[in-house]
Amino acid sequence: MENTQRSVTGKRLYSAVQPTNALTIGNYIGAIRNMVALQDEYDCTYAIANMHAITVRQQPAQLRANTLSVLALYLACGIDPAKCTLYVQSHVPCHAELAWVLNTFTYVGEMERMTQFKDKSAKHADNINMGLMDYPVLMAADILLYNADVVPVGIDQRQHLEICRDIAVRFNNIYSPTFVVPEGVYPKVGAKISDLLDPSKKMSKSSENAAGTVFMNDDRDAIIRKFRRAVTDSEGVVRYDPEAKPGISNLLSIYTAFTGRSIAQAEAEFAGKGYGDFKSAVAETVADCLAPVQAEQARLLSDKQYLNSVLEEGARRAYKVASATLAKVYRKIGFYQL
Ligand code: ATP
Ligand code: LTN
Repeated sequence: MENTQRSVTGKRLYSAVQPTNALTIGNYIGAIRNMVALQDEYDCTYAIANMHAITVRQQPAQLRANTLSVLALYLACGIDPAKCTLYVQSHVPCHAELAWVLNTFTYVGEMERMTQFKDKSAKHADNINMGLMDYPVLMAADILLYNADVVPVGIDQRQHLEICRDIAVRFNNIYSPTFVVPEGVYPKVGAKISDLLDPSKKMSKSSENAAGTVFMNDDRDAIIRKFRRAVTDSEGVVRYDPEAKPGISNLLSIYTAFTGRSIAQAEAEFAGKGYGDFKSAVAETVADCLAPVQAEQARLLSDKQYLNSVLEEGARRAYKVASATLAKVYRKIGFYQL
């Protein structure tokens, strides 16, 4: 498989998704959609972050299966392995190696302040392991190894991206310019898709209540049932106002993400209509959009040999870039070279 990638901008882009569960439409709208859209413009590297995934206890068989599912979903959503490097994080040892070095440029206090660490510590109080706390440093290592100029993620990752920039600048100032300082790219609409039953919470693939989460592999009935139960308000008007109407605004974000329409167009379309009609339209749209993706994902999952070939080629390409960055870092910090 030859890499035919010639990015328009000459800039590099990096992103990753954890294979922690089935992916949600929040992952799709907040991250994957942008990863697909930007692949012609940038030289893209996309990882399956299984090393991040183990910061929360995983079932080994499930983690293994989810890894291929995420790859198949990347491909089914339109990420082209001829243009992008697709690989599994643990296949490139440089991630753990650079993370160790970056740990010595990161302060414990900074990590303790991270919102995701606090949230996940509360949720997994019996397993507040060092990896959970160190998660952002491993993420910084991911990004910095590939000299990424841009990183498309959902808004929940902004704090991690900021710390990555701080670490890069800190290192560059102590030694000499080494790391590219990356920019986060957040979608204009849909950077934070909320839980359908509790719009104050982000829709998350590892939420306790699956009824508020629409998974990319949910069937039509499940999708319709979940949208039908979505929390709204008593105003009865389909209008975008995230403060006053978080439930309806969330549904509008989902609808516009899947139809490509603007919020204003969607509001006009449902003017004078009730919430029942609106919810059905959103559900039908999502189900129609997901059906072909699900069929393609299933087809790909039945061809393990092909999926493995994509990952082998991806790991080879990724290692080439990552090992060069790591060698540079080792040289600068004074690790003896043979
Ligand atoms: P977990 O619940 O296991 O922590 P997650 O659903 O947050 O997982 P990640 O693998 O951590 O998913 O995130 C993958 C990408 O999806 C990231 O770029 C993240 O910002 C984005 N993302 C996750 N949830 C949402 C959401 N609700 N809205 C928008 N983007 C999201
Ligand atoms: N932490 C990310 C997943 C992730 C990532 C990355 C995203 C791991 N490494 C590097 C962008 C760049 C998340 O979405 N929870």
